[in-house]
Amino acid sequence: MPSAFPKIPKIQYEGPKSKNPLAFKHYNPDELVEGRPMKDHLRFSVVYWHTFRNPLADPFGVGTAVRPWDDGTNSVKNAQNRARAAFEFIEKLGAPFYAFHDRDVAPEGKDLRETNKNLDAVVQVLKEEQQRAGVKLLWGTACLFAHPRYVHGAATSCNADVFAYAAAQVKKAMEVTHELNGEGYVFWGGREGYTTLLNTNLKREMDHLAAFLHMAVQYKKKIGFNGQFYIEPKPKEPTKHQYDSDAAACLNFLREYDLIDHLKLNLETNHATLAGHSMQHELEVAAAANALGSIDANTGDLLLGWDTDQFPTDVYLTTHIMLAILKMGGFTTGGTNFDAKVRRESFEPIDLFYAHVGGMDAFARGLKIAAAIRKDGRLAEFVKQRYNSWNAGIGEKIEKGKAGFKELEAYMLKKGEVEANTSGRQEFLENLINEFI
Ligand code: XUL
Ligand code: CO
Repeated sequence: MPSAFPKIPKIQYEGPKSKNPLAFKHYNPDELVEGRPMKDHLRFSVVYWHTFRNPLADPFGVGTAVRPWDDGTNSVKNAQNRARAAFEFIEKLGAPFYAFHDRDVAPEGKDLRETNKNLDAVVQVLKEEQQRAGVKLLWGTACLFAHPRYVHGAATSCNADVFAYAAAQVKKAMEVTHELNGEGYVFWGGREGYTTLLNTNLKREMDHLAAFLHMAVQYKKKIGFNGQFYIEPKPKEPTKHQYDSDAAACLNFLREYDLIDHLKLNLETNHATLAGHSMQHELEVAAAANALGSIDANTGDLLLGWDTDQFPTDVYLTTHIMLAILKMGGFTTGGTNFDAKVRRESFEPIDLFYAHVGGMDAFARGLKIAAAIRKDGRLAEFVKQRYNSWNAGIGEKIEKGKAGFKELEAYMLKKGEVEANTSGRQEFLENLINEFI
């Protein structure tokens, strides 16, 4: 097969002074930050769906993407060639990981048996290419939302046959993820929610979703797949309300159904903002529950209210994300997965490189800035000092469970009024962050 990107060289680190749009200015894979190479901190991953399967259509117009290596057919041969083009891209970019949905990589057949056969045929190419290029699978997943059979959801469908089909599909997707040595497996509830409550038995659907995940946990053990399971929150789109709406809702669901030990969260920036949260908020909520696993790196648009999945370029955003990731001690199985697509107007193959190079550099800067803020120590020290009243006296008693309402009333009656509060210093702290950006 001829090269898919014949004019693109391997992307190199050239440093901050470089004017080459096809070079990294900040991402220097082997450079140590806090004693660990940047590539191991960031664990960049390219997504198959947006980068190789998205035709760049929108509700008002057809796809614009120019992808010369793709013959536009649904054949297995084309899927195999596309896989080779994908690995040429990932290798030239220097990303250590990729991620896919089963249906991104191989076409649906006339029935489940043929579909599984198609998948096996492409997985063999993925396996060869992983070995050849030294690229690893960050996570696999199943597309349980595109086909018309999933019109009412998959595990939460009103139709039990659909649940069964989804189970069979996830079983196979887990097997191929395992075969490809995937480091994780994601459950994103594409249509696991409702469009109207008038036709919905919410409790029954949530019970079914939990039963489905328990089956997955059992099957994982059965096949000896040691990768990490993740659940990916998103509040809406395509449904009006998705059950896994945000980090807190996911954690509550996992605890309620006794799944909390089996799944961590895969957090996506644009999903956070759709839920009315910042990414920083979602990361803190997940980390507080020791459930922050991986991130889908992208960003939305302030002026558009939907999941635009843009490439992240905002250094404040990447700094806040990397502060949270460094605080929890870094990724283990997770990574920085670019669940992002180029704009419909950016239809040439080279735009895929510009987009990823920019996103990787934005995260590399965020990482270096976050490390500098941590080294400086003033931010962490401020937060520590802010809670000083809890380190001794009445605060310590409360935290240790040694005081109740009665003791606290006696304490306050004696004191009469609280001692002066101190300023939260938001502007001071925002200025402090700016010192590093
Ligand atoms: C959709 C989305 C998915 C998941 C994987 O918004 O983020 O691509 O990441 O199914
Ligand atoms: Co995602």
